[in-house]
Amino acid sequence: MSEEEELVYEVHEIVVQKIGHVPVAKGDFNHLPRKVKTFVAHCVQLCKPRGIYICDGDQAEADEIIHKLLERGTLTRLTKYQNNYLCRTDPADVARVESKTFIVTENKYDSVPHVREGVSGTLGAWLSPEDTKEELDQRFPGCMAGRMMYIIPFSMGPVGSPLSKIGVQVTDSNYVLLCMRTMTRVTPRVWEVLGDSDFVKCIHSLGCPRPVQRRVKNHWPCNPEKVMIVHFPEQRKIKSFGSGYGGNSLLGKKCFALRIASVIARDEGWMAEHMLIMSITTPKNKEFFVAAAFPSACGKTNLAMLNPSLPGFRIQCVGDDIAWMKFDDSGVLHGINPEAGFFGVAPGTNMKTNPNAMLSFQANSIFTNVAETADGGYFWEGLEDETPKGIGIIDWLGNPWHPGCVGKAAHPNSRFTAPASQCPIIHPKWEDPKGVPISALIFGGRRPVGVPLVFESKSWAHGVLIGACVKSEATAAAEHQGKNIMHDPMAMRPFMGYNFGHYLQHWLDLEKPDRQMPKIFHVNWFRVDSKGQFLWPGFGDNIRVLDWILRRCEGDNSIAEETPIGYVPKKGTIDLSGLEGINEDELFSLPKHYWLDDTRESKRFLEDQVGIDTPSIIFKLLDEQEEAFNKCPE
Ligand code: GTP
Ligand code: SPV
Ligand code: MN
Repeated sequence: MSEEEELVYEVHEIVVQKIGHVPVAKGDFNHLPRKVKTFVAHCVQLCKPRGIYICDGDQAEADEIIHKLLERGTLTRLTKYQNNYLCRTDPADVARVESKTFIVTENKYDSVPHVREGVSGTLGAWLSPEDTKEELDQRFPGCMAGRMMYIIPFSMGPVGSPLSKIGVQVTDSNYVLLCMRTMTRVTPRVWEVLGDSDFVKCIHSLGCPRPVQRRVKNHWPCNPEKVMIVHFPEQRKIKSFGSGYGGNSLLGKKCFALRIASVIARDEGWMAEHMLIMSITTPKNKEFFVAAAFPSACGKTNLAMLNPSLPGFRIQCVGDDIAWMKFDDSGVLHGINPEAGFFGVAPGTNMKTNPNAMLSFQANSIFTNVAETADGGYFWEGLEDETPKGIGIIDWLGNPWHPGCVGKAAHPNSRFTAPASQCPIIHPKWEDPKGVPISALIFGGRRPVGVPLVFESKSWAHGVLIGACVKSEATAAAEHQGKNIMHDPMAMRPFMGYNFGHYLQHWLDLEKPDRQMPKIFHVNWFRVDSKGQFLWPGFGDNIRVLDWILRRCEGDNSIAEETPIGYVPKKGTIDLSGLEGINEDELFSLPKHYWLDDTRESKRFLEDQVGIDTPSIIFKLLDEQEEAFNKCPE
């Protein structure tokens, strides 16, 4: 659409101090809540866009934006489906950039723990307000020149729920607007609910003002050299510059719903966690809800939509990435999914591993950095058996590709963005403002050696320790690569909004006598044998582990035995019917020397990284674990 045509939509203009008249391309500025007006005026003054566009979230708006993105070439229609689009990013902008993500507070130790001298902290990065100002002053002034500023009112959680929170994001990316519409609830009702109260302020820019200074690749403006994502928890504000990708730019997701929300949750006595929420109905027709935290790209979406291999079980999905949870007046923990869509890892997803995800994105979805087939379909590693043989494929970089090529067809962190409402097993209560009652919390990670398929904590505090010791093989979800095992306590390492030691204390403090504390478990789908083969089939067979977990929640003491790391299944108590060749002994073994090393290593990690901020009970429990292993026979 040309500049002149766009002016037809101009209905108002605003006058901003020192800038003068800025056209309002859509919406009525005068109808915005007072505090939003002030916020927008500040953003306009800072970023100097050519106009502002107040989003209403309706379908006509989506159609208009999609039309523009197709014309520009940022999106391609995937003609095999209804309203599905492919987006190829600049290859330099494909994942979260942890090294450029900061928390800003006056006091450093509000943001990050006291690390050992000479050690560099891995649990969040702090930037001083002074340094932040200097960095941001080099980026934001005039950063939207020649671009439209979209103003997005959104609710994390059902609009108006007591567990929900409101944000307003300004962005110069219409791709981001399109994704925010799927991932959050974008609606003008947000303005009504908001009234004169405060909201989380989200400012996002691609960092590519016109005329552009760098060559734009794939019609994906960005500024990889200058990426910076800063959080101001005290002001409930987020500023993100230079990237249009995922968690860097869809600010409702990791920035708000985890980093800022974890601080709000601490202040208000609830929890904001990197967890899926799912419902499991047993063959006896009893329904349970569980929440599970695994590091990025370690299986949350897959578990949340699991297709059970055991007869009589039914799974329904509430959320696949983030849970906000609060104990209600009767002491029961209730959780909501603050998001409205799935931003899921594409590779590995197919009709065998995750049919429910596949069925969620047959329409109204965006595929970022996947490959494309000649018949207008998507393609990625894992879809070989579901793709016509010999069909032409263009890889995520835009080059011809065929099986056997050196590179991958899809980027390992390529993702689908799909409305949760389209999931065939979405739970009828997924938008219940009260949330759903949580019976168990489950931690996990990719642990090729030593760690059994499942174990259960001895107490709430011991469960907190288990969460604090979560580790995993590195994945492609963040910018650093490599196969090393990294600590990712509570699966929150990249998403902590405040001092991790204080966070552990907050978890410990949640335990109160009048509360029904959920049981805490740890699972590992990724243990391998000496040949490197997975010992556990995973995916739909993970129901067998959930079944054991639920029997424990119902108080069955005959199926567990105590070990130094907690309760493990007694041999034969996991239902393996219909499975062949499972090496139970290897899957459940607790190698003494592996665990002695692991326990000492975890202790060292906490001493180095959390130091004096570590609650003392955590060290006490680790010492007890070491002692218990020392007493074990060789
Ligand atoms: P984020 O969206 O980054 O937070 O990831 P996630 O935790 O939702 O991970 P997801 O479910 O997308 O899975 C990531 C990768 O792990 C995919 O390639 C899956 O195929 C693989 N995966 C998931 N579950 C299993 C399992 O039970 N066993 C095995 N072997 N692989 C799995
Ligand atoms: C994750 O990395 O855990 C994600 C993807 O869910 S992103 O939203 O990019 O953080
Ligand atoms: Mn995630």
